[in-house]
Amino acid sequence: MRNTIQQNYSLAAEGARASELEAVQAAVELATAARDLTQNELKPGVIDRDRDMTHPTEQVKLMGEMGFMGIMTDPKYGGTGMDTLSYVIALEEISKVDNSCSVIMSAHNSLVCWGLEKYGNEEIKEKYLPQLASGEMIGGFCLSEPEAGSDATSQQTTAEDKGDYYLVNGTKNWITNGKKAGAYVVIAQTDREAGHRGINALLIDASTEGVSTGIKEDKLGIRSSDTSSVMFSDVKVPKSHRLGPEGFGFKYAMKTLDGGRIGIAAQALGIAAGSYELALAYSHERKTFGKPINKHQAIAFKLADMAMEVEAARMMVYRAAWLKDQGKEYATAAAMAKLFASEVAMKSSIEAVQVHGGYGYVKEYHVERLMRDAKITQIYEGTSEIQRLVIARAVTKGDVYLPID
Ligand code: COS
Repeated sequence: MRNTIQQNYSLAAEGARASELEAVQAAVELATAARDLTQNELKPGVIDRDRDMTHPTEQVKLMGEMGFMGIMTDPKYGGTGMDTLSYVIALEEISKVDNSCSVIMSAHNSLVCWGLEKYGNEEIKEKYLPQLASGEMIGGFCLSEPEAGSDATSQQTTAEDKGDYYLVNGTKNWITNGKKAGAYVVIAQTDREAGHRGINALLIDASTEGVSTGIKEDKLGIRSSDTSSVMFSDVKVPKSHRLGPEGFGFKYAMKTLDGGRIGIAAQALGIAAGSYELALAYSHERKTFGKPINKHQAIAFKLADMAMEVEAARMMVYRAAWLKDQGKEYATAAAMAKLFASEVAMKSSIEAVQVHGGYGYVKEYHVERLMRDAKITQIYEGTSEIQRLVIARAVTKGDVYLPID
């Protein structure tokens, strides 16, 4: 499967030589492959895993075999070599059903693999990327701290410069893949005087002495994904594990989060679209007052709004991904896509529960899980308030936001 997708996609990606039809066919094939995986392998057991907080280890393995755990990584490092648009297409399908799997895939690809490939040196890329891209090793991104979430520059974790290594001490919170990761990208302060320009991003192997993790958090949604604290106590990190130049760590975080927000926007889109699809299907089956409920305007109008909003969110997510693929500025588009798609995810999943009535309130019908999963898309990788701040700054700075450029 991985080879077929890769082959077709490469054909489509050849730009001038590939017809538009081939590009569309490749995208459809990718979406179909992701949908088959989701429906056949992720959906069975998703309710139990969510209830029991069981990590989807086997499912992540399959995602690795499909090439999804290194979907944007260069094939020379064992990746699938697809673009951001392909990434969001796959994420949308997975997120229609299993948002624990999609957050594992998103944080791993956006915040670890992408940044490591872009800013790491050859030695660590060759050592870690093949393991990460195959899904054999999972990556974790450690930025948030007990006292540093939205205010990401106030890092308390320190990376003291000891000549040929950094000595890392501190605690990170809310880390996706916290207990399962084999490698972390850790943001830590080296030179406090230098403020955000004194922060470094370091790749730390989870097996290094002094690295430990807290309990798996008992969450409202995305329950089977692994979220925990990660602690660093006198951890020695070789200088060669720094990503980017000295003092680049805060920018590493911002740049990877710009792409990460596209991933979470795609997840939110998947939740919205999955909720809509379930509500639509149910509205055909369920009869009240002698006819299917979608023949009642009260329900039909809900479906109309859901369809319209999902479509609008999809356009914004695709556009942010396309801008990134074109090498254009995408931070504002990513913030807009995440903000909008997460609001649509929340609204659409709540409406899906409403359309299902009492059935929507029980686990068997899947929509209550999507509603619980939706909430986190308004919080992680930058809250909705932070997205508004990013957009407002861009707008008021006079960065004219042209839809087509
Ligand atoms: N890409 C590259 N560089 C960026 C950037 C971006 N998207 N955003 C900011 N920067 C740079 C700025 O250019 C500035 O660098 P210089 O001083 O060298 O010019 C530096 O980073 C600091 O930027 P700024 O002054 O805007 O920082 P603020 O403290 O005002 O904070 C916000 C900026 C609030 C946008 C940032 O802290 C943020 O995104 N917070 C949310 C973090 C987050 O998503 N947390 C969730 C954890 S991950 S689950």
